[in-house]
Amino acid sequence: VTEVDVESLRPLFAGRLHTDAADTAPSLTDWRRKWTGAALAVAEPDTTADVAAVVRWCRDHSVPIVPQGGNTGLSGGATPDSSGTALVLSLRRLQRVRRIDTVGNTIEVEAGVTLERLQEVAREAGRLFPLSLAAEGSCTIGGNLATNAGGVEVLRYGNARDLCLGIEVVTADGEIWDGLRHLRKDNSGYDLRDLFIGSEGTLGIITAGVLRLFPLPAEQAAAFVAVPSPAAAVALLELAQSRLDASLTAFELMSDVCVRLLVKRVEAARLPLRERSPWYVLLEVSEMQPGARAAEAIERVLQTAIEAGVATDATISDSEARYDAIWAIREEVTEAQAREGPSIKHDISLPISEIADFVRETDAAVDAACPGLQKVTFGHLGDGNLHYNLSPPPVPRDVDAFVALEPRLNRIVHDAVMARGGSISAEHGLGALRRDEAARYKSTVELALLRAVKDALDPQHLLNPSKALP
Ligand code: FAD
Ligand code: 2HG
Ligand code: ZN
Repeated sequence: VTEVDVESLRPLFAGRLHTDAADTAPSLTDWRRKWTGAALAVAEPDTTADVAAVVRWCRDHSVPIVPQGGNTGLSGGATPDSSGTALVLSLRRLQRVRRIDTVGNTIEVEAGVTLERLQEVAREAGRLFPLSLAAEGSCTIGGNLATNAGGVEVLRYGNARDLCLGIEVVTADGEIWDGLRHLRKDNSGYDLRDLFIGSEGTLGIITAGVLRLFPLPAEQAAAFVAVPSPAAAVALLELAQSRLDASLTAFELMSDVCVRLLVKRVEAARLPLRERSPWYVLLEVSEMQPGARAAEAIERVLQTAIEAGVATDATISDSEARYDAIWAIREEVTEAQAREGPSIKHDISLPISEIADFVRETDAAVDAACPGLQKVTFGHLGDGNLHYNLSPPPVPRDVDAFVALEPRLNRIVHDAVMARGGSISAEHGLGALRRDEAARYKSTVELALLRAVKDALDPQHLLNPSKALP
C-alpha cells in the first residue's frame, strides 16, 4: 500500500481541507456517538465542480470517500471506518439556493442547504416545503435525498423521494450528471434519479436537487390524544382518515414510556393532559381554505372517537404557542432517549393493520427474553412506521450488559417484522447499522441485482464502502 499524500489534494479545489484532529473530530463521530472512525482528512469543497475535482483525486489515488451532510443520520452511514484511509467529503459548503419557480412550484438548491433553511426560503416565497423532521435545523437536503428521509408529514406529502423532481450528481469517476429536471413527467429511460435517492452515498455524490413546493396551509391545528392501546390508535387513524382525508397531515403514536423519559430528561417537557395514559396520538390537520376551522374538524372526529372508546382524553391547540408545545413533545423523544444513555433502535415499517398485534407480541417476546427494558416505542403510525426503540432498565444500570443484548433483540424484533411483511429500515437507511441485517433478509436475486448496480456505477467501490450494500 502506497502512502497517500493528502496535501496534493489541497491545490486542486476551492474550499477547505481539514487535517487537524480538532477540526476533523466532529465529522468522525455520529450524532448518537455509537460509531467513531478515522480519516485521512475532511474536505469541504465550495461548488459542484470542486466536488468533482475531489472525487477525481480520490479515484486516482484509490481513496475511499465517505459523503457527509449534517451528520445527523441514525444508521452510521456518514462515519468513516477506523482504518483512517478514507476521505470524508462534506457537502455543507454547497449552500446556494439556485432558483425558485412559484408557477411550476419547484425550488433548486445545493446539497448543503439545511432542511430548515429550505423550508424558510419556501415560506418566504409563500410556499410550503413539507419535509419535516426533528433534525431539520442541522440535516441537509443532500443527506435527506441520500437517505430518502421521511419524518412527520409523509402521510400527506410523501418522503424525500416523492418530493424530488431532479438531482445533480458527481459520479464515482468525477463526472457531473446534470439531472436537474423540473418535470412532473419524464419517462425517458431508466430512472437514474430514483437510483441515487436513498443510495446513502454508495452510488454517487448528490450536489443539488429540484424539490416540489406546495401551497401554504391557511390554518393548522394539532391534538394530543390519550388512547388505551395501539389497536385503539389504529382505529382512531381509520376514523380520522375517513373524515379528514387529505387535511389529515400527521398521525403520530407514542407510548407512555416516551413521556416518562421526556419528563425526566427534558426540562420544559410537560404532558398536556390531566392524566397519564398507556399510549398517545398526536394528530395534525391542515386546512387549505381560509376560514376553514382546523380545530373544529379535529373536535368532531375526537368526539366520535371518545364515544367509541378509542380515545379517552384530548387537548387541541387553540394558538400557535399550543400547537408548537404539542409538537415539541413529539420532537424531543429522540433527544430524551439519547440522554437516557445507549439505545437499541429499530426503525421498522409494517402494514398498518399488523401494527397492534406486532407491538403486543413483540413486547411479550422482548419481556420474556430481556425483562425490564424500557420500550421507547413511537413513530409515524399513519405511515406504518414505528421506532421500536429500547433503553436500559431505569435501575439497576448495567449499560454494557444492555448493549450486549443488541444482536438478540434485533433477531426478535426483525424476525417478527419480516414475518408480518414489513421492512427493517423504514426511513433511516441501512448505513453501517443495518447492512448485515439486510443481507440476512434479502433474497439472493435481490442481492445480486444490488451488487450489479454498485459494480456498474462504482467499479472501484470507493463510494462509502461497507455501507448500506450487504
Ligand atoms: P448525514 O447524516 O450527513 O448522512 C446520511 C447518509 O447520507 C450517509 O450515508 C452519507 O454518506 C449520505 N450523504 C449525506 N449527504 C450526501 C450527499 N450530498 N450525497 C450523497 N450521500 C450523502 N430521519 C428520518 O427519515 N425521519 C425522521 O423523522 C428523522 N428524525 C430525526 C431526528 C433526530 C433528532 C435525528 C438526530 C435524526 C433524525 N433522522 C430522521 C435521521 C436524519 O436526520 C436523516 O437521515 C437525514 O436525512 C440525514 O441528513 P444529513 O444531512 O444529516 O445526512
Ligand atoms: C423520529 O421519528 C426520528 O423522531 C427519530 O425518525 C427516531 O429516535 C428515533 O429512533
Ligand atoms: Zn421517524
